[in-house]
Amino acid sequence: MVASTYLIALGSNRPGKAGPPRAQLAAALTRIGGVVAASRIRDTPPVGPSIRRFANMAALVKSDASPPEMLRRLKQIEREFGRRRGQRWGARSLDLDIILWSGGTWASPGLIVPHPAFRERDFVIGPASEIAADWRDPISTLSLRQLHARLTRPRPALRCVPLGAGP
Ligand code: A4P
Ligand code: MG
Repeated sequence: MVASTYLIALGSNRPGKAGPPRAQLAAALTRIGGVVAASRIRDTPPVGPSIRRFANMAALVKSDASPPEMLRRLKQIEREFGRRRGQRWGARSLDLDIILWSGGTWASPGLIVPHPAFRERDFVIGPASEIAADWRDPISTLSLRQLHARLTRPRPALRCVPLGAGP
């Protein structure tokens, strides 16, 4: 069978089995295997209720696994590295998400690919566009480069019209 390519996002904002967040990401990458490209690790401000900053990165992984098999493996690795189920979006020692899959889209109970929220997340798009800028999101048809530009483009200043202004 021809191997698929997966774009995996890695995140951590608390220590786990391999040590502090950056060490968690580096060790998890080795454990995942089949890595053909990896971004640098970034230090990012938390999105959501968590207070601690995150270490984030992205990797391209070649694998014969189907998307549900890949998710099972990633969840197993999260557990090995000390992840406990807790508050959604809370501090976590390792978070591994499937962002894109070379086969296109996938939807089954407990798994949606592309990851539904990835387009709005700088901590995913930044590292992902560093290693796979030309990969197109099958839903929006935009490349990661374009999604990144959309997120980082300066926003036009709001025009304020004084109340009561007018004829
Ligand atoms: N699931 C469905 N689709 C997928 C997919 N494509 N990849 C299901 C992975 N999982 C997928 O995820 C909950 C369930 O989503 C899984 O059991 C799986 O069946 P989870 O990782 O167990 O829980 P979670 O991470 O708390 O939820 P969620 O919604 O995935 O949160 P996110 O999106 O991972 O956001 N700020 C910064 N700076 N950096 C971060 O990395 N991460 C989060 C968590 C919030 N803020 C952050 C960061
Ligand atoms: Mg997750």
